[in-house]
Amino acid sequence: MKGLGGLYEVRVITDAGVERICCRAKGTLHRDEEKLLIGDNVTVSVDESTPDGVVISSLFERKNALIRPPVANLDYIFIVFASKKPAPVLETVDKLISIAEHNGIIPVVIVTKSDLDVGAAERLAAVYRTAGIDSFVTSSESSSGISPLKDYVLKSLRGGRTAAFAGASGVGKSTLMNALFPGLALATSEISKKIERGRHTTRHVEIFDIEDSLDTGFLADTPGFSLIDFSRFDFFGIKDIESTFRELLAYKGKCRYADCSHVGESEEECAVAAAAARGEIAPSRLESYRSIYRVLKNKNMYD
Ligand SMILES: Nc1nc2c(ncn2[C@@H]2O[C@H](COP(=O)(O)OP(=O)(O)O)[C@@H](O)[C@H]2O)c(=O)[nH]1
Ligand SMILES: [Mg+2]
Ligand SMILES: [Zn+2]
Repeated sequence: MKGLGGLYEVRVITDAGVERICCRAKGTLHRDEEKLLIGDNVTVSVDESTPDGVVISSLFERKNALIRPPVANLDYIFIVFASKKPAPVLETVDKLISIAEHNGIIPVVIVTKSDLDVGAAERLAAVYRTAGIDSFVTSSESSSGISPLKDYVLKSLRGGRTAAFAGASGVGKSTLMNALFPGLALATSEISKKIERGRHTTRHVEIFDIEDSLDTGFLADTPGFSLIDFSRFDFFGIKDIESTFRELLAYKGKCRYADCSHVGESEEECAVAAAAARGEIAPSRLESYRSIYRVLKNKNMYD
């Protein structure tokens, strides 16, 4: 559920019920290729020779694993950005969506701080709805949009599923999670100002149990990343990119040339360019697709 300096908190289910135990991991689980991630499923064994008396002894195969945020076995990723402050960088949002799609994680978009610019927030959410991605507009300040999002999150988590909130630093992820689930009491940057200590924002991934009357699911708060973290985009190859932009699927096989990469501007030749001209594909999404395509193409040339 969380880990700090080699000490992990593991949620274990025993005959006595659910427990959280703190322990370290066996030496081999520290090696690079097997490094534990928050969200991993593990076995814990009694080992009297260790300081904690128990140790993480093995790692189950992962459904998926992300590098940023560093978390394993997600079913959903809620990609959070603000209407403004900080200004949204849609290419980063689109990269995160592509990474999610490539890993079989369902992306959902949340535009926060709608109190600062509700028009921009609604326009941004519309971009992603047009792409076929579920999108929400919220303000933790005015509580607008919180209740429908809460229903959606709870439904997503049923059956013991796992979701993470991810996005750039300062967009309001922790504040929003607190607004949705007040019991979490997560530290936000505003709180840190009040207690006058250094920045006390989220630094590590941590997973929380979210219970409703039907089930328990798992929700992760993650540290914000800086834009530099996504300046290199080589998490998958150029052949994979088309399938990570779900709105492009409808035009598959409709371009003049079977191997069309949709980077050319000709609407006669490219069904995707024509669809964008008709407003069926958002300009920012097509721009992101083309930009990622170019980066991956250059990368392939040097491989
Ligand atoms: N105006 C406004 N400010 C917000 C909202 N949500 C969060 N903030 C502020 O944005 C800053 C960053 O919030 P935080 O939750 O720590 O962001 P995180 O880094 O994404 O977890 C804090 O100063 C919050 O008070 C909102 O809905 N509206
Ligand atoms: Mg935070
Ligand atoms: Zn095309």
